[in-house]
Amino acid sequence: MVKKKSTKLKSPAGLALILGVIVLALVIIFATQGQTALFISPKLPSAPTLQTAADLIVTDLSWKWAPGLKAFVITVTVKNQGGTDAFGFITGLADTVNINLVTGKSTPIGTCTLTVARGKTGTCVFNYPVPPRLPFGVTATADSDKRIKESNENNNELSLLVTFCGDGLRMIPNSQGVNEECDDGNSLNTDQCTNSCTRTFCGDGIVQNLNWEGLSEECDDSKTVSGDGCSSQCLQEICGNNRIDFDEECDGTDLPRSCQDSGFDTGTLSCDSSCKYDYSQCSGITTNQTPQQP
Ligand SMILES: [Ca+2]
Ligand SMILES: [Ca+2]
Ligand SMILES: [Ca+2]
Ligand SMILES: [Ca+2]
Repeated sequence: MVKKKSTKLKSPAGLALILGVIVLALVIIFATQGQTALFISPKLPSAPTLQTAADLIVTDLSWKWAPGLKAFVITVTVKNQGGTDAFGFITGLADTVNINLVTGKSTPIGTCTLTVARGKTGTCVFNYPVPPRLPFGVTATADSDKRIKESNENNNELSLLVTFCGDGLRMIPNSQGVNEECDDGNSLNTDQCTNSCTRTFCGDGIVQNLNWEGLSEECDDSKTVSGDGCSSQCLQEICGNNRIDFDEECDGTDLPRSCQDSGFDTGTLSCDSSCKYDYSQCSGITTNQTPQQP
């Protein structure tokens, strides 16, 4: 019986059965390996790491001059771009924002306290009432006392150089976007440079002892014509100032002619109160010509 059974296994049919079993086993192995590879090969993105600390940044630092207040109004905007905590909660943060002058004296302009939640911004407004006559810098620092743990401690500052008309430094343009023609740093409109940092001239309506054009103005009627009392050179047109103005023939000691120039033989030519020649003291005629009066 045993011999007979052994003979059956060695038959072609038996060998085929064994071969089939082997092939099936190999297919299963390869298939399994393929599935394993299918699950391993894709590189899925790793889960985002939650930031548990805040990250305060100064996003904006701006200023403007408020004439009514006679102060620089400086606005600071701080954003908390930190993440949620481990439980996904958004936590409000109290923070102190300092602004410091960085030019010359490091005198703080002021401080304010902000509560800035994640993703939110807060704003502080400061008045700097003393207009310096020099350009100055301001630096806004969020969490200057480092009370708050942040994911990035190195982005808490923003600085700004403030240049303006009146700081004594001509800038094209200045921080206000104004192209300054001049800047003498004072608050006078009666010199060569106005408070708006424009050059003065005859015709600007303001009398300058010495304007930008180099003229010493006696008047300025905002016009550039003569004969209306104020000349095109901003000189007063009046009789009695010892200067011939507009249609005057003479004025006091400003007497360009003599009796002889006018065809008389002798005498003294004078100027009357209307700034016209007075020939009453001229006499004699040396030529055959009729005395010439202008
Ligand atoms: Ca300036
Ligand atoms: Ca001036
Ligand atoms: Ca003028
Ligand atoms: Ca005159």
